[in-house]
Amino acid sequence: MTKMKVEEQEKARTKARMSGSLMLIEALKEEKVEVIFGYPGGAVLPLYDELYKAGVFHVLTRHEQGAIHAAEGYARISGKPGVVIATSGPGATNIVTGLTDAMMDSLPLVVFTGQVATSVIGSDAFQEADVVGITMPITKHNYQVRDISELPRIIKEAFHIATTGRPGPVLIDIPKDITTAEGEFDYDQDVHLPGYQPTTQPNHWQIRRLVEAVSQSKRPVILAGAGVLHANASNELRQYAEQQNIPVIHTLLGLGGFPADHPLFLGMAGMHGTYTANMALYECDLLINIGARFDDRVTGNLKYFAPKATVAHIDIDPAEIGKNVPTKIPIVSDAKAALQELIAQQGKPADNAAWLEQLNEWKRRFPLHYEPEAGTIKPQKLVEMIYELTNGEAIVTTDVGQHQMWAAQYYKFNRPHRWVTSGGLGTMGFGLPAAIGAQLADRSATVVSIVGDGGFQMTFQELSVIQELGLPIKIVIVNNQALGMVRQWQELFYEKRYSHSLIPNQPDFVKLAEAYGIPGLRAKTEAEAAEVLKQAFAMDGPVLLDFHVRADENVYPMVAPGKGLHEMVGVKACEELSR
Ligand SMILES: Cc1ncc(C[n+]2csc(CCOP(=O)(O)OP(=O)(O)O)c2C)c(N)n1
Ligand SMILES: [Mg+2]
Repeated sequence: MTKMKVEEQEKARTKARMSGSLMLIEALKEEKVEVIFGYPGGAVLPLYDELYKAGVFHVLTRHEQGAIHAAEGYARISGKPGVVIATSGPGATNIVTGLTDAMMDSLPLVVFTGQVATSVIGSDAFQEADVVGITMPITKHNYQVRDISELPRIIKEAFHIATTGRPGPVLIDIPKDITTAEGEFDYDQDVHLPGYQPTTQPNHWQIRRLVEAVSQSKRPVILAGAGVLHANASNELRQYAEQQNIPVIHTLLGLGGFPADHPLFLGMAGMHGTYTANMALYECDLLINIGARFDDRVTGNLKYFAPKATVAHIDIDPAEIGKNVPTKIPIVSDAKAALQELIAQQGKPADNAAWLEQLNEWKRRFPLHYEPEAGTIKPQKLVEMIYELTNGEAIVTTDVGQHQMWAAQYYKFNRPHRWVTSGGLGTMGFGLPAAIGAQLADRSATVVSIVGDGGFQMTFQELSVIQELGLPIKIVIVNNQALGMVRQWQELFYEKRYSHSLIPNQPDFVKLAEAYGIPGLRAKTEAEAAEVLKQAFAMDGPVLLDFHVRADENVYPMVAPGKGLHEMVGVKACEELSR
């Protein structure tokens, strides 16, 4: 067939008359969607019928929350939008947490919810919920389709909005009668959104101001967030930091954007950041924020945040600049474009030899530390062992709590797009379903899901999906028989009144895994842990590992609530350590 003919046929296909359900399938093909995460129900029955006929790859999670976290994991690793389908009413309300999570962490999702028929909207019909109203503040944008003729345009816009500018979740609510109505499928149209034109290229004069500020500074530092990862700008970040000899700090979500083993890397900042990173933020005279939003878990008390610094902030979302921290040099831009421009400027580097010497001294004297204890399992040691066995190459997903912080501190990410965690919302139950999406985004990767004994019990039904698809995910339960992070705060700030945070009667997780057809192993000492980890990584399929760790361990350093970053507790100098 000639090229012309192929193009004509393609055009004919994209102009054909068809049902709303089929339009959705065709649009997903146009968008090259590889996998849909979803759960059926009455309002989406016509859509599921077409999915069945079209043979689309759809993952039936066991709860809609699992579907949306899996889509987030997929988006985080692939850089492509995660696609979710849920039915009306309870199906839609079950994805509210995931939408908020994706909104807070800027993950591109396109989410379809079923809705009752247009004729009964507003009548409290069976399984009716005002999904557009509910999700308005937790989506980047949302739609309700009221006429079949709008559907192709809306889907096209949704993919565009989710993936451009600052990424985020977009929801399309589709009444059941729209899925069966017929219309023309015209997908060959330009997106025209006068009110949505993200700025992606930096202003030249602001770049010049930053170059000038660097050349005059003595103590510059870069704080790099997930914006670097969304822009695929890790190489540029490294080039720029090396060209200007500026040390780099990461936020929790930015980890992997800059290699952890690089001499210019100072570690993670914030509530459980390293001594050096937090002190660098306190002492710096120039702070260059690239793609981070000055979250309160990063800044601590704003009164003491970077008090001596001129602040420059590169962000694709202008609303973030100056929101929390007064900013002298605002640069609205994609991180990659801004870094490329900065590199091209070849500005005069800062005169910062004394600063680098000071930082290296802090790094040497105040490393992350814990007291080793072989008769039990130290959670920090557990993460170190996983790091070594996977050569630092694994995709790591987590829940939220102490285990999450230890994973962030002790798994040294040298590569981008390996770290999948719930940052802004702090969603327990995120880790296991996110691992499913991550593994589907990168089939050949080793995926380790490090979860809490508490958080695991919020979404463990997704073990079924892991078993069904044979995904070789290594599930690591850091079992401290507690809601550990809550326990830690109660120990430190509530005089050890452990109100509803201790769970000594956790279920037998090994038996639970076996009930799902997944092998389970348990360890209670460091030697046993080393043994079961070795076994697990030698196995081809999924495996669940239940590690009974030291239950009273705390995450340090810690910046207590209301304190400045320089007021960390739990820091020890290396000469005080027993090893
Ligand atoms: C859905 C949800 N509910 C409650 C919390 C509050 N919270 C934060 S950490 C934490 C404890 C988590 O316990 P576990 O999963 O066992 O992890 P650990 O801290 O013990 O490592 C809780 C309850 C949360 N983050 N998310
Ligand atoms: Mg726990």
